[in-house]
Amino acid sequence: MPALRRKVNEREPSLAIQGHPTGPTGPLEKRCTVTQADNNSHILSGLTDNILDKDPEETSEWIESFDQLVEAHGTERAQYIMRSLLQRAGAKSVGVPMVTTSDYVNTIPADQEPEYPGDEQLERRYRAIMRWNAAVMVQRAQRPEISVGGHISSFAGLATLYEVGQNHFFRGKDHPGGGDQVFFQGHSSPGNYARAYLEGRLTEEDLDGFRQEKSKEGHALSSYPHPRLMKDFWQFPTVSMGLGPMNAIYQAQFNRYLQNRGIKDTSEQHVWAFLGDGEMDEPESRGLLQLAANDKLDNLTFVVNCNLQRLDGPVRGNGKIVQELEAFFRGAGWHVIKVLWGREWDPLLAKDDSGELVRIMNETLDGDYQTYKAESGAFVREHFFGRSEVTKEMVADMSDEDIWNLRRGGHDYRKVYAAYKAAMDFKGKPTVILAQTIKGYGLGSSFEGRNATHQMKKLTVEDLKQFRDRMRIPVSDEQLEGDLYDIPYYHPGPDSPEIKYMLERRKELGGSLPLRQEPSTKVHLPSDDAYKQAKKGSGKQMAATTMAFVRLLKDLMRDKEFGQRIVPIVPDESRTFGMDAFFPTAKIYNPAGQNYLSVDRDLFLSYKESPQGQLLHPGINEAGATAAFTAAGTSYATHGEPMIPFYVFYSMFGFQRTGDSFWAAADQLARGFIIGATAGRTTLAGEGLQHMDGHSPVLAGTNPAVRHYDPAYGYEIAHIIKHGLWEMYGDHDGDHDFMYYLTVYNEPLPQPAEPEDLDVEGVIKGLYHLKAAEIDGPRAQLFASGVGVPWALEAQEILAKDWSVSADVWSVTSWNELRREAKEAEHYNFLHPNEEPKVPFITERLANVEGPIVATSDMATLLPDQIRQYVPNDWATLGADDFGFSDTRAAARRYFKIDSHSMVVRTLQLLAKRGEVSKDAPAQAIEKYRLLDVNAGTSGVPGGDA
Ligand SMILES: Cc1ncc(C[n+]2csc(CCOP(=O)(O)OP(=O)(O)O)c2C)c(N)n1
Ligand SMILES: [Mg+2]
Repeated sequence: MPALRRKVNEREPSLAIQGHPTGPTGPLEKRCTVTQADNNSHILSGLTDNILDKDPEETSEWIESFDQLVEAHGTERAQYIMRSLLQRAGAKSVGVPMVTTSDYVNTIPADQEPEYPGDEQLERRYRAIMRWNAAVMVQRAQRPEISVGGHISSFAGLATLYEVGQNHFFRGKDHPGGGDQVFFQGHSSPGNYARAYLEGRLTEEDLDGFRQEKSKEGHALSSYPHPRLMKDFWQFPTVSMGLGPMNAIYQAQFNRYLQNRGIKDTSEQHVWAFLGDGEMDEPESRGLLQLAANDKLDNLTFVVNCNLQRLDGPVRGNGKIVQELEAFFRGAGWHVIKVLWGREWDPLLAKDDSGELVRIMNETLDGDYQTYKAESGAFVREHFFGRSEVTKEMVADMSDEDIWNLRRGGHDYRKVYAAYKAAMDFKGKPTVILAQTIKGYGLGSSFEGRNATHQMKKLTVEDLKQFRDRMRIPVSDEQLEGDLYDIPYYHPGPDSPEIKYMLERRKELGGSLPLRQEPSTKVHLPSDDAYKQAKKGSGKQMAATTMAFVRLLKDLMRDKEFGQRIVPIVPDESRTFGMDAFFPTAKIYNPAGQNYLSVDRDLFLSYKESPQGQLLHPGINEAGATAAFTAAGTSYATHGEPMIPFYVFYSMFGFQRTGDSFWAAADQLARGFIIGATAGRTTLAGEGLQHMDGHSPVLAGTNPAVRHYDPAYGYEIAHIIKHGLWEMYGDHDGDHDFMYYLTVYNEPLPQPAEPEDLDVEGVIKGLYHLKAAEIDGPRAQLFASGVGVPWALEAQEILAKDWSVSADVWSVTSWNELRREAKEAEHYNFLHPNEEPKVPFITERLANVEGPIVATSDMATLLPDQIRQYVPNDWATLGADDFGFSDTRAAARRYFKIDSHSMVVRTLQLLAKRGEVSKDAPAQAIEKYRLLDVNAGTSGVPGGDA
């Protein structure tokens, strides 16, 4: 008989484990915590399922015993016992599936809460004032002639979550450890502004500039956290749901990376991310949790504001978002802390010997929880406590008001403090705090918990009065009854006890947050030596531009002073790009090092992981790689340590897949290099529709912070990168905040040495004269970019040989930059009609250039067409529109009509139209080169990895 076997008709004493998912639980003080189970049973550690049954008889007794339990007490009771046993097994390090959810109660029992270290009364006083000012700011911005909107309810609900952090945890930049990094929830920005106002960082005039960024310039506040628009205030853009969680994870990883590489001591810097429960439905919010667990990022805390609502309505009306997130995060290896109930519930839970209260808490759906707080105490009595005689009795002595005042945990300073402290103290895992709150808390009955509350921006006189009374703001009825859009802000004055206390707290913690700074750390840019090799070309060897880039990167990394600042980032394609050469020397970053015997350890280019590794390898994970790029590319501001990311990836999976992250990176003023390797719609040869990128430069062109280049040769790449580094980190008065996007290819082609008289300005501005015609004849101009250039050179020869046409070849290094500059000139001329008009660079360069232009690239025609209006010459574009496909490069180019012979025919057509060659020449050429036959194409070299 198993030792633990008991008669099933005896009443079981509670197994006393806090955190079982359903069924009755014992009183709080009898439950033991799950901390140890939390530590040991982790889905990542794997399970053994092939253990032999050594004692079948004993096993069957256990099973029989269980069957009797089900029969006597039903499935619910059996479920409780089973889960409790599983949980206990986890605590005893017995390998069984972990229990992923716990009861719908606070993870930290009341008797284990630490003392609250602050003056709660004072803290609540200025929290109330912040709530008032934040709402008034939005209200004033709703003045009919302005009506620029804003959110009131989200901050009202999460004020406590911010304030406990601001008063006791978030370290500012003056802290000796360097300060924390806090990702504030985007649409709760009114709360940050309201605090900054009380702290004396913003004035009333500033608050009145909310969302009027141009019309109130100098006193404008951006709608959401936009560092680009408020460079001295916001650090992290968060409002595009899902990007904040990703970026926070990679920020925490990057902090550790800097630490491990010996660049900066970040051991005292913590990353906090405030997220919405609705936001957690974004795949980006959940998709990268594993990295944080694998890297043991205990320098990271997520706080999910579980108001159970998103914009339209409940997040999980029919379910429980907190429970779902608990299971999800725990399964991903995170430490989970739930803060669900305020202190007023503690005595009730302590009395809950039968477990009925916890049962009801467990069983109540989110949709109902939301409704309770939009109703009344009487309603809660009837619909919540009234569901069981025991619980009804429990609150019999309480008034409806007392019941109404039973708070949710996320509004209780003590409960939130306990959770934050536990998160900071916990080692070995990242922590998520799931805090239950009410959306629109304190705003009165027309806001609290209403489905429409997210979008509500205006308070009525009645709302305002109710709100004023609850917040105890000294504003008279008359002031509220006048102009509804002239409701006064309230500041108790810098010498009031609450403000003095508040400022003192921040001073002690290292100054105000959020705060963005750009410490002026000088970067020693690489010496000219680093670029020497790239300018030499590849001699007789054929080399793809991807390879030319990688060689240059290697040379830059060798630079004594500068090299260590480079952060190469590759999502699992290093071998494709020839970057496996970095493995043995630069090594792949892994905080755990390499604890296994590497299969290729004897090879020269063996896979090498190290805590000091320089290469960030996020796995097959472009989203994470872009987040890593963002963290590295903003390190100059976040850490005062300029680091230069070179993020290398399949170009198709860049701007198309992670465009929004690049947009956020631009908002965050990231600097660095984005390398779209294996670019082009014909160049990848065998990879097909989903890989052949002909449009990323067009997408990149829509991001104002991105300079795109489509270089043809290694020496062009050298000049572009050199210029890029100077633009980002050189000593000049211009804008430094750019990301350079280079498309490079994998087609092995001759890499010539840099011409002696290279027009470097042209390379940077987007176009230079590469090769003059060698004969006299009708004049034409061949423009080409990237991998199109060598074929334009071939077309030049064919035009001369077969048609006596004198064509020049131009390498267009950047269609986008040519357009950008031309647009700027055009805009200037528009606004300065009486001044000497500016001539765009492209127009000026072509002033004396004769003949029609045929512009070709491996990309969509939209790319070259951008500059057409600035070019006086006749013009034709050849490009690769439509989906890509797999074939040989020669066949694909012939199909799209972007090969040398297509360039020849198109040139002849333009010349024929001008009467400079015979009218029949184009048709003859089509015939001669069998232009309609894809098998007759010859413009393409086989080989090159993909
Ligand atoms: C990617 C993206 N989609 C949609 C939105 C619009 N939006 C802003 S806030 C919001 C609701 C947020 O709900 P939740 O995350 O629960 O935050 P809460 O306000 O409830 O704290 C939505 C849909 C957005 N900002 N980003
Ligand atoms: Mg929500």
